[in-house]
Amino acid sequence: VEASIPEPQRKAWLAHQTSGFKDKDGFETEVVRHVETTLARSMYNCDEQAAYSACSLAFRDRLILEWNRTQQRQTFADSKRVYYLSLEFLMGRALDNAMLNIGQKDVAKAGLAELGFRIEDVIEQEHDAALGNGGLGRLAACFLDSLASLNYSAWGYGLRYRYGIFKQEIIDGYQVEVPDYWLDFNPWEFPRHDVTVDIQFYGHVTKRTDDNGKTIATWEGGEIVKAVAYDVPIPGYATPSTNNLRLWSSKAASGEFDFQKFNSGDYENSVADQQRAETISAVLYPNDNLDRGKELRLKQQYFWVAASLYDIVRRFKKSRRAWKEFPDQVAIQLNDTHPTLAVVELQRILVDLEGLDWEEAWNIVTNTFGYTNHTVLPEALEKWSVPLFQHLLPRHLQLIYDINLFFLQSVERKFPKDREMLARVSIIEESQPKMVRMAHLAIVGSHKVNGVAELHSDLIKTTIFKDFVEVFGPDKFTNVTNGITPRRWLHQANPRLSELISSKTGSQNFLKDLTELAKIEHYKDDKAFRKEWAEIKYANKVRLAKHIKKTTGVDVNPSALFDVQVKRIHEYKRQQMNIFGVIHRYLTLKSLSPEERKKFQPRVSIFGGKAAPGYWMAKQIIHLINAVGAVVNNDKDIGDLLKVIFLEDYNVSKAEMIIPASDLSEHISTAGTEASGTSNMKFVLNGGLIIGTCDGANIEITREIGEQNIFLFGNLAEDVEDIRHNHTYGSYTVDPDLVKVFEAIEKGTFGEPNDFMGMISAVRDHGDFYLVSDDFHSYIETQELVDKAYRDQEGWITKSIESVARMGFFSSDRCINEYAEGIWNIEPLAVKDQ
Ligand code: H2P
Ligand code: PLP
Repeated sequence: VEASIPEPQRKAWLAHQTSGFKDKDGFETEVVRHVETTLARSMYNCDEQAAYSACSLAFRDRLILEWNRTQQRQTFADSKRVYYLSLEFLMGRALDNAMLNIGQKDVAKAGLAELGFRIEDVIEQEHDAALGNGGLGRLAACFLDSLASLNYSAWGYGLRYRYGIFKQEIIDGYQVEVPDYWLDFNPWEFPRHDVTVDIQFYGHVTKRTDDNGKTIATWEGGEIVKAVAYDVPIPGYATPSTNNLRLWSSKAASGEFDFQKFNSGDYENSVADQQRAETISAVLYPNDNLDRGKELRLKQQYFWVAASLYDIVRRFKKSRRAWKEFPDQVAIQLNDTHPTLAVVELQRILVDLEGLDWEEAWNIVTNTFGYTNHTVLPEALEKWSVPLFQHLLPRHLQLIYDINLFFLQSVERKFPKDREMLARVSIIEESQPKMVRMAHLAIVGSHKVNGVAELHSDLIKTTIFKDFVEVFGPDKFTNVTNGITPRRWLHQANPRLSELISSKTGSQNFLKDLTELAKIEHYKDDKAFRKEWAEIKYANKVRLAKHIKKTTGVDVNPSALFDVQVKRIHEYKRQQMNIFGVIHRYLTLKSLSPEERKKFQPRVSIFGGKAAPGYWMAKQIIHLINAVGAVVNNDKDIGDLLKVIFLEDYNVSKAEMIIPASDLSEHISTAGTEASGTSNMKFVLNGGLIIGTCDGANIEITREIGEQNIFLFGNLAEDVEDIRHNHTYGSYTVDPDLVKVFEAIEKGTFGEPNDFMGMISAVRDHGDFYLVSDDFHSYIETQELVDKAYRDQEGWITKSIESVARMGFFSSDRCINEYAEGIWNIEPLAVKDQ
């Protein structure tokens, strides 16, 4: 790298490489410098917000030097890069993570203390970067951490939404959505006004034949929007590698408003173009596991994909290699079907712009892409109407038809005369209007398709993608079980537990190789170790209890069993079953004498999660939880025996506080519906036990930690279809305990019963699609087993320690290494410590 710096600049460059702080005093100097110059404030009026900003800038300066070096190292190595395309990156806060990954949190803590600040308060000032809905976006964020920590040459590509996922307020028990404007001051992004791409929409296609008789298609007219790059540095843990997340922001191509219109008094329209262009990256769609088919969403997808591919292709071209080497240099992973247009866009670049033959281009395309599926829910599978495509992206629609034609011809050769097979696998659905099936396009355009946990990967092969297994053979389909980064989800979220573990494993190396956790199992009978283990959990619960008091006004006893379900609110995740179970518990307690009640295990049922704004049933569930809380928490008969809490605005930074404080967490989806789940892994890694169904990664967690350490219940995925069939055609009765719960609601115990009738009739009158009634008895019984197990505190601690010790498999490092080997064919880049 050094040798590549021109002579006149080298001396200054070398001096600069050693700048930045090295110790506490250096750190303080940097903070003061940023307060006084960058922020233009004085130390006399430096509040916590200013301290946060200056501290972040001091760390950012360090990161950016490493970021530059990393990019240069990767360019010089000229080896294969992986590009992770995700419409969501649920990053959370950056400062704490940067301090820990760089290994300078202690220095910052001491420095801030000398300047009169508590580091915790400074960290709290940061606004979450919440550019995602839930698990899918958070997975992408964990992957970025692992890619950098493992020294892979990797870039993330996403959209820079001006508004991330909405902030949730609970007012009178109802969810209210408030815009999340998070960009006021964001020291973690670098605008790259020099990196812009023109993106075309609408217009028309003309075709002509060239001298060699080849058809040349040209996409003309329409409108142009500018994509501007914003770069976010991603620090690896205990390595200098600092990767890049590039987020695109939309801007009007002219960049200016229409002065003529302005002068002639047409004020509103004078800025219309600009506003229309900026709308593209304005807001994250707040739906999880649901496809709504809105035009603006398709615009977002193409805008982001086209800008990213332009960037990727430009980088490849600098190497002056032949096109056929593209897949040796570039791997692109499609996070769900959202970026599937990239398949078509690359084909367009190669055929229309670079003049390659169709076959050669298509070989390059399919060897470049991999596709990850995250759900089998039919309502989540993306489809776009053909007329919409025709209007917005006319050339892409033609290419899709061509791709489909060649694909169907190959299918026909393999399955002659099987018309139905052709109709089933076709990329075009012959409906009214016709639809483009994005998952089919993603499968046809990729060399590997993976699910995110074993059961899920099996299910996609036997259900939604069954025909494609016959067409392409089974090898195209594979599994990569999700993982989580132990840096954020153990070391950062639970520093005391991390420290206790390192005192027994002998180093912090378990944060790089999570299988080293196994070593702590030797200490499971060690008295002092167990005592500290329990104390840490208790302290985390005290911290959460304080937060509950502050935000809801309710006192909860930290000695009670903390039972937590935090995740997006969705019928398939079955928060309704949980709250029905809570009501059942309440009714049981009310029916007992005060003496009998005392034998009951006190519990705090904690819920959190956002409902998509248009998802009526999910909002009703939130309302019922709050309504039940209002009654139970004020019932003198009940006292500390049961509390029901809804925590407002669940997000990554709240997750970091809530997860370490749980005794029991709930992962109770209808079997076969939750592809994997990742919070299940986070809870167990923090010493909490799980109550769950045999679904998603719960199954593999059970295999790793042992059946004795998890509370499984409910019907199995393989039986769900038959049970549903029986609901419709056989005899169907609601579970008797659940009937009593419904009666209590209908009597008005929790306020106006009509407010909750949707939830009741879904189970009672509309076929109980999610099997709430079928699983209810087993759920209640298993909760009783939990109470019993919790009363044996020593037994519980043993389960907790054993579980953590056996969680090594669930690191996102393992997961990323599997992608690298099995899908991307890429190796880490050696980094000499500098
Ligand atoms: C989804 C799946 C989860 C999975 C996650 C990451 C879409 O997340 O439903 O089962 O763990 O992707 O693969 P979520 O439900 O939180 O939106
Ligand atoms: N939302 C947030 C804020 C999270 O941090 C996580 C995972 O940790 C999720 C959603 C995903 O949760 P689950 O896997 O339970 O659906």
